[in-house]
Amino acid sequence: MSHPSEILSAPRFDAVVVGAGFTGVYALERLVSMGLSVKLIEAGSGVGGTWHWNRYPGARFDSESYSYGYYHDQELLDSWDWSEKYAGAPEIERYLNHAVDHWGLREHIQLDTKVVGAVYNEATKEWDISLSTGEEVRCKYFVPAVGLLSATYTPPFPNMESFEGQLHHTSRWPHEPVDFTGKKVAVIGTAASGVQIIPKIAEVAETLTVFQRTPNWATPLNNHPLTKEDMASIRANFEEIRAKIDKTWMAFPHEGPDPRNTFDVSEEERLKKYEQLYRQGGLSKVSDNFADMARNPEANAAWSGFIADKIRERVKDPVVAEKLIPKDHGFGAKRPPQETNYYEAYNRDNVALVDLHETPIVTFTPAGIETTALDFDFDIIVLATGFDAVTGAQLNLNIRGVDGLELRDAWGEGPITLFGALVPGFPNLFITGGPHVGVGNVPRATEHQVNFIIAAIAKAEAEGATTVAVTDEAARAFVDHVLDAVAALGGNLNYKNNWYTGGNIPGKVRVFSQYSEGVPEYRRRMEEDAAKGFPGVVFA
Ligand code: N01
Repeated sequence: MSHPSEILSAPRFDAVVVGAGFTGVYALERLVSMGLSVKLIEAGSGVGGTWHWNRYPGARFDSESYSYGYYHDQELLDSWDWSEKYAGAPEIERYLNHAVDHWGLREHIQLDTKVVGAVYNEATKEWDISLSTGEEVRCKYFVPAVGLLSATYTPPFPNMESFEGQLHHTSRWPHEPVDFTGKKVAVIGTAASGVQIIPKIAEVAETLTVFQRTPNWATPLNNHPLTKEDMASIRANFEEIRAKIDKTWMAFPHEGPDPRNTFDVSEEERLKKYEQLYRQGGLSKVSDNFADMARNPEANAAWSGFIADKIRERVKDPVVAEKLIPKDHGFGAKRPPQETNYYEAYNRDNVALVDLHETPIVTFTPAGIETTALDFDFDIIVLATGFDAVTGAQLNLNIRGVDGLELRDAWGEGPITLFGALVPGFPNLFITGGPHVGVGNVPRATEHQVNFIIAAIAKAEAEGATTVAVTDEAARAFVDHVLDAVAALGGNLNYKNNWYTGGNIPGKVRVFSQYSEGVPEYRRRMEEDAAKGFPGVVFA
């Protein structure tokens, strides 16, 4: 950080937002609408967040397109037609750019710039922010919106740098197209990203070798194009769709759980329901399932068994099919990937599956990958190995609060927040889209969180308050509630080895860091808190 005199001469804004994804753009629009001076800093070369970075073939929504946008602006709703029920990344990126232009926000956005440090200045009661360009900016309200799933995770495979072919991570996909035609390709990782890219590569590569450590319960996305008539009907029913979104646990426009338990019905009726769910779109297989699917181990095993049989039907080689069926966790213990022709890819002659439990990777080589069984030669290796999720991106900003307290240390045992927004010891820091946000449809949950933040900032502005600071007690009580809520889910949700808990990153503290009582309850609590004048938050 620079000399104090340089800081005071640095450009000053009422608020600085970090990240031009769905949540950051919404926060920017709300703050600008309040009449504040606002700057948004974005590391990428364009607007789009997740959808800017994860531009790999096959990347698309698993939420219904029309549920994932902004719902507070009728003109914007009326001005955009989605072409598919689950749109692909390029279209989503175009939508976000459209929203930015619609609201005239581009002048507030600085691209190709990273925040490399942010320090709370106790003398000025403002945030001093250092940028990768060498610039410094100051602001009263610091609003990181850097995402749950944006800090890339690359496992430390030995000698990775020695590989002489192309190496790409799904979450840092190049802008120029990667041509897999006639190439020998490897994919490491078989969760949501791997499951999307594998069938796309399989179609064109000479060979595709998939390195799988743990299989997932992938189910069909059941995507389809949306016609003009479909969009007209969606538009005519926006209020009904919004009401469904506002009511369901994960904030999707789904029916919500079947009130019956799995074994309340005959086997014939249960299987009929399972078939129907399997043909439904996206994550409605989770949200519209029998009421006890997630909580009751027998119910979970019945549904998981049904999907295992579907995998056996779809994959011709029974040995490969068995390798693709999860054995260590039930459906829903991890976020279930939504696929299109994923299992069929393994029926192609050019696709092979390597089970890393049987033959682990020993090392990367200049020519490819060596496992305990074989040496493989590749032209291209794709890492679909996920993210240092939930807290990774916030911690990478190097945030320091009162008395130099580093966020990394404050969250050493897991994140401590009120509603994922306010952190004790970090006045005027308003995080959005990080830990403790309601699980499910991210923009829907973060819209409520941003609204809570905006209400707090409006109160501070109205009262002429210099600082907004949550008490330790209020934040700890909220964290206790978050942990009690996930414990109460119980059943066979064994959240081990899962990005929700940090379990996918060796050595990371293991703590469930999402809000699991449902987005409606998450919203209700924040609205109640704001209506009561933010008990537990000191406006000074
Ligand atoms: O990442 P992941 P992801 N050696 O962490 C494997 C969202 N998303 O990018 O399970 C070998 O889930 C790892 O294996 P294992 C969505 O919320 C949404 O796929 O740890 N393999 C796993 O197979 C999703 O949940 C969409 O044994 C290693 C994979 O890499 C979240 O992002 C699309 C390894 C990582 O899976 C994350 O998904 C894409 C190692 N050392 C993503 N380390 C939509 O559809 C890790 N792996 C909207």
